[in-house]
Amino acid sequence: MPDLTLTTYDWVPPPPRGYVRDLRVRWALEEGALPYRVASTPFDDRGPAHLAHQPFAQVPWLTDGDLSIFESGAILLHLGGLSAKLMPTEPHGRNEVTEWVFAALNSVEMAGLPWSMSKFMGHPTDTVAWTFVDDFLKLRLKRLEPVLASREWLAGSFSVADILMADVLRVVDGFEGLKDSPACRAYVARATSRPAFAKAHADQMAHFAAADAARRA
Ligand SMILES: N[C@@H](CCC(=O)N[C@@H](CS)C(=O)NCC(=O)O)C(=O)O
Repeated sequence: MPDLTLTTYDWVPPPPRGYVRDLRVRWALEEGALPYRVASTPFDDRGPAHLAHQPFAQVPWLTDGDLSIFESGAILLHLGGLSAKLMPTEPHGRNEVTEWVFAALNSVEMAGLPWSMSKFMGHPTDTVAWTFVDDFLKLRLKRLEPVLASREWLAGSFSVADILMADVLRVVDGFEGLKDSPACRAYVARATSRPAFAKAHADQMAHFAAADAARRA
């Protein structure tokens, strides 16, 4: 029986709420119907106890008994091993999910994150640097678009790969980055209309709202 505790920050400022990466883990835990607890680590004071679990002083991390796992992709692969609702048990299916997990993080998020950060920071768009970042993302979306137009989910049935890909793409979508990629946009809408996403999102928002209340008290 797994003994799962997800750790996230005790508080974050409003802009990233709804996008903090513990949401990916919450979403997977809800999809897999896996029982779990949520713990907090200080946002303002990231000391040795935090670094012992996450060497970049980030969140999330997950413990399963005496096992501690950081990196959202590694966490979701671990959860995939605990529930066939998150990853098939047969080798071909597992392999396909694993490929798409890495593709979401290492091919799409790698392009989407600098693009979204630049948008968020309001960086000028008449620069060589912006053109590079924008072209890089567009190239990835151009290749992903026909894939997502041809199937409902990345690897057969819904899996942890979809949680990661949809979570990566919805950040881009939030800055109108999918306006020329209708299949990618429809995929994000399809994935985020799942009840487990709604629960994960609401729980993260409630977690940080409770932290606001505690800070005011
Ligand atoms: N590659 C890591 C990235 C983790 C990450 O960027 N976490 C953010 C929250 S979504 C964070 O802790 N940011 C604070 C910081 O980097 O100082 C993962 O996927 O788990």
